[in-house]
Amino acid sequence: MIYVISDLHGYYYSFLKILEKIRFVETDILYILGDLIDRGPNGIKLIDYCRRFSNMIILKGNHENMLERYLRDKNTKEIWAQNRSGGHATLKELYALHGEDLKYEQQLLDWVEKLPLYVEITVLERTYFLTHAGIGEELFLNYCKCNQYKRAHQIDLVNLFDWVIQHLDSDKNKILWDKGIFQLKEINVKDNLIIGHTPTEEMKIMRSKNIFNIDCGSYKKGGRLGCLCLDTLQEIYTSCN
Ligand SMILES: [Mn+2]
Repeated sequence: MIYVISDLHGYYYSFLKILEKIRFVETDILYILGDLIDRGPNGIKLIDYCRRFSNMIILKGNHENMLERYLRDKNTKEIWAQNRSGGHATLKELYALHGEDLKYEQQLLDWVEKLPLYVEITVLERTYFLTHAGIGEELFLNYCKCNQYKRAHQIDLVNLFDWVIQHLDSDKNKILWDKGIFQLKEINVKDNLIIGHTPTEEMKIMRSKNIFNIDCGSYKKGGRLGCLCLDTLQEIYTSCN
């Protein structure tokens, strides 16, 4: 079976419960759409755990991008730890678990740098485009303009993301931050799209036409992890607090 989950935010034990509930085995594949760390208590533990599985495919989230920037230049520590992102929980845990182990930090940086920003998969002849967040409206409108698309044009997401990455002047990780166009009701995507990053108000997996938001607000009051099985479209939940 193929599964997707997102925005684990350090909720290691709730994640283990999900694996238990779905009876996750070697022949299954689990896509994790980023933000394993920050806000919750056990993000580094989650990364260390998930990295051991060759059948867990991890995409980069904006929180991994912050960790990456910190590991590359520790002077960014203040920004990461002080903004509302909850990075201090991860920093504390990093040093509690691994001390000043520079070799571990280098391995972690190598790993996080290589995380994909998006992936397209096919399950039972249905195509799904998976990414953490979205694309800003301005970039999207530029894409439409360059290709002479009307706003209602049916968007090929691989094409769109390839174009955006090529046209982002400096940092391709920008796409991890934008709530972006997928919040717009009128957007018309060709295949199925699955995103996280913005907690759904109902704290359950939400679907609007062929767009799924699977961020169930793990770190919020009453928040949960929501896992979607792409073979059956069954939803599996565990609570986080
Ligand atoms: Mn995010």
